[in-house]
Amino acid sequence: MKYQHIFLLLFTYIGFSCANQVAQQQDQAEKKRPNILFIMSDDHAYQAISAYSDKLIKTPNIDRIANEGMRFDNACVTNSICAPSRAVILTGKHSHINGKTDNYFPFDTTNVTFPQIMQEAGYQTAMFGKLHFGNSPKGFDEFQILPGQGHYYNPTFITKEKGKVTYPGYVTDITTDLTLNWLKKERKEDKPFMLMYLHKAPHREWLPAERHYKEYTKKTFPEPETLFDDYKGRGTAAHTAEMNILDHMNWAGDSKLYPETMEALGIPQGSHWDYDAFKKERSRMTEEQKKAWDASYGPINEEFAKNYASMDREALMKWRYQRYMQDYLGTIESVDENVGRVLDYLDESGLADNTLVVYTSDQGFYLGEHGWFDKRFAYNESFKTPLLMRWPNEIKPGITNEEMVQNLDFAQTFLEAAGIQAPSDMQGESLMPLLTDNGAAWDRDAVYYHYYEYPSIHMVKRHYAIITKEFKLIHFYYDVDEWELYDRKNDPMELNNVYDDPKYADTIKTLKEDLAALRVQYKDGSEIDQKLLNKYLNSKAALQR
Ligand code: SGN
Ligand code: CA
Repeated sequence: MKYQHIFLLLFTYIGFSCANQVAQQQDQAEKKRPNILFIMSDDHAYQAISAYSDKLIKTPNIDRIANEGMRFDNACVTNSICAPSRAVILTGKHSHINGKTDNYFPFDTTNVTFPQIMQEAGYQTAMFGKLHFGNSPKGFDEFQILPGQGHYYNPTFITKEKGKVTYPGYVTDITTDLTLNWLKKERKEDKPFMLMYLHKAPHREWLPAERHYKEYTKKTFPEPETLFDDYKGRGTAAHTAEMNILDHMNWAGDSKLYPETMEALGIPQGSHWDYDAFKKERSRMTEEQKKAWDASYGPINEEFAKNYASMDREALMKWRYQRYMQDYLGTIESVDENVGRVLDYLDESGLADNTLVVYTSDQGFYLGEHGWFDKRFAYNESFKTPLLMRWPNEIKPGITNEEMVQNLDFAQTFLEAAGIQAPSDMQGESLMPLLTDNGAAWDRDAVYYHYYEYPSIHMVKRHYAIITKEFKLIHFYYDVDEWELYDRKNDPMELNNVYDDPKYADTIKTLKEDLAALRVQYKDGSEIDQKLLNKYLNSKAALQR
């Protein structure tokens, strides 16, 4: 008798939920499936988007996405480095599950990615720009991608059908031309599209287009408060990282001193690839491009050579910071212009209304905070990433959201937006409830972070972390065993590791339990994975670059 009741209840429940599902599917079918335009730049710090802060640059076109949609103020990545972040985005799985833990080894293409699923479900798919996987993407009807990091001037692209093609011009303009050309000529009227428009800029070595370096090399930018950080109050990892603007940047490749200027002044190369980094980019320029370049960068070299003898470390740091910002921000000016071109086309073509536009970066970046460039750390500037989304009729214009969302969530978000069931082994959460109802409940109050690429360029030690809105607990491991705790509310610049302060003992205990639970939830088992370790030890590449 008891069992009969239970069965009856169960059948009634199943009946209801099936009816619900059918109703939902019908709803979805009646709504036109949305297009998805995923715009991602490489190393674009949120500090360099005026929707977040206008101290450094105005980005009116990127800001349109925020003004007409939603700005996420607590978006972050799971592993702050290029190819691993892209693998997380495409698979909806943490690095240790999708296997792409570092930049060096190719992406495992047996992973199922959300574009493959969307393509199978009838979406037309395309990708243009930087992927950085060491192989071609699956699930795309069309792609033209940069080999590896790609080049700024006269870049070569790997195409789906025609092998390698080199285009004259500037990479950000060309990536946009390819994208617009596809939208105008290849897009099928009878299918929704999922288009990935992926900029190389503002990645190192930060080469702006001529029209922008002319202007930006004359600008002066405000310095961050922590430009002269001495890393006191933090552990070994911050002291040993090699990403200080004064001590670890390349003088030719990054600061754009000519090798001849350096030789005349007796300045040694910043790294063994310093001259090569400079020559590699310069060798791609036409004679005309070189002449234009020299007209702007020549006088900078002359001025520097005149003053060098009288410059102390502080003056050199200040000079290098300005040089860095002039070039980095110069490349962003062209990203902004080009994003504007694409948004304008969506408007003109009538596509804007039914297109979910996303603007993000593969991670954050240091713009002189803590004296650094680059990323990798679970500290704020690299852990957080810009995230803006516009979707007329679904997302209210001009709203902001503070929930802790991650690049891990994109795959499930796009699948749900398209009315497609996400595979159950994806590890993120769909952002759809937040997009369509900004006050919706979001039950994630802690995120998990794990960075692996060490020993390697910039020498940021391996670490994993749990991050809540209040605290950040980090464990650096592998060749150290150090914990750091930051009180995010009281120390937003993360200058004081309070791990040893007895006041935080209870907090640490709770966070460690929560961290252990997250590691189980995400199936991240081992601190020192022997296979991974051997991979590094056997890899010259890892140590050379
Ligand atoms: C290159 C850069 C590094 C950068 C990595 C990874 N050096 O090696 O500064 O951290 O790429 O960047 S460079 O002198 O060759 O430019 S990532 O965006 O691909 O992860
Ligand atoms: Ca990157």
